Amino acid sequence: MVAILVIVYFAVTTLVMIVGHQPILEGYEVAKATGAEPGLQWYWGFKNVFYVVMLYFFVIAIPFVVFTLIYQYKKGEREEGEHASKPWGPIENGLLIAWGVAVFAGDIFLDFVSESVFEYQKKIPENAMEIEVTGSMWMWQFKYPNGKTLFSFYNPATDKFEEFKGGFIVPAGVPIKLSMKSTDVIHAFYLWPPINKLQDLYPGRVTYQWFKVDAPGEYLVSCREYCGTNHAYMLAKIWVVPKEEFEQWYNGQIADADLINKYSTKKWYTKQAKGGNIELAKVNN
Ligand SMILES: [Cu+2]
Repeated sequence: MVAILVIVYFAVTTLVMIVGHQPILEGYEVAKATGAEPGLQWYWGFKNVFYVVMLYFFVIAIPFVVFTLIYQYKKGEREEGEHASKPWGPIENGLLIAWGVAVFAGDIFLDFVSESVFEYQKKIPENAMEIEVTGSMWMWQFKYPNGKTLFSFYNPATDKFEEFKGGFIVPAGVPIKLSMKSTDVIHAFYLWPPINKLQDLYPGRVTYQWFKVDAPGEYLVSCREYCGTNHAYMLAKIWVVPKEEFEQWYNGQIADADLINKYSTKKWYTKQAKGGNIELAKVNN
């Protein structure tokens, strides 16, 4: 009975892990298809740690429990724990030390994986283009080096999300550095998957983060630090456009609306990703 319960427990846990990590694995495919950074690195780290954990489960944990129950456990035998009073010999000590070393080594390995991903996310590329982001209750402002400024307001009473046009324009394949500040309370600038990056904005302090996307299209930002009544509507879109078109827009040869209309997509990449379609963020007009 105990054996069956334990095996069922492991089977269910494993199933939950597999199902629960499916979006992560899909997210990786999506990030790869769009060249969205640092989402790609984040997912890469997560995906590989997931495989290490799964390997441990299937190769060590589950067989260990199953073999213990089949070959060691006898009902009514040694259930009172009298064997525990026996002093340990060199074999027991050796096993204990080996187990400790194995766990420590595995932990260090996983630390290196996550640390390298963290470093990658933190380090802003030298050639990044800087955009100043200002968050306020409840809007975003995006200021470019030449003074060009875009805004993102959202009126929940009159707007439909599909028609929502606020946001900013960036060139494809170029790292973008965001230097961010808040005029009032704490906000958080969350770049939705596949970019997958988050950084808080504080009044009186400048914080930074960066991203890069290769595939032109529409991506999404939202505030992710509760900042009052309209927090949920503190949205912005990112239109990633080919470099040449960006240059033309930046020099005033193309109007904001023309470029935005061209690269707006009615389909959200997240919805498409859910359906397993990785051709997201593609221009669909
Ligand atoms: Cu906010």
